[in-house]
Amino acid sequence: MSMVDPNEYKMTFDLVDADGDGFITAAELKSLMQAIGQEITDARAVEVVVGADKTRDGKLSLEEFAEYLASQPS
Ligand SMILES: [Ca+2]
Repeated sequence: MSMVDPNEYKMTFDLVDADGDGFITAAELKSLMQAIGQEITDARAVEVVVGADKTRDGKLSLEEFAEYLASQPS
């Protein structure tokens, strides 16, 4: 069991999930990084998604996104 509460990350998740389909893709992640002035490459965006994607469907659910953010050093 993880200690992460996905609801804590829901607002951020909705912000990144630009098309509102409930999943975050590498393209959506890249757009967000651009929007906050921390541009990343396509390769890096894919790397982040693949690294956090536990179900291996190529996109991040709220739970996967929450665990990824929680694992980042603040
Ligand atoms: Ca989406």
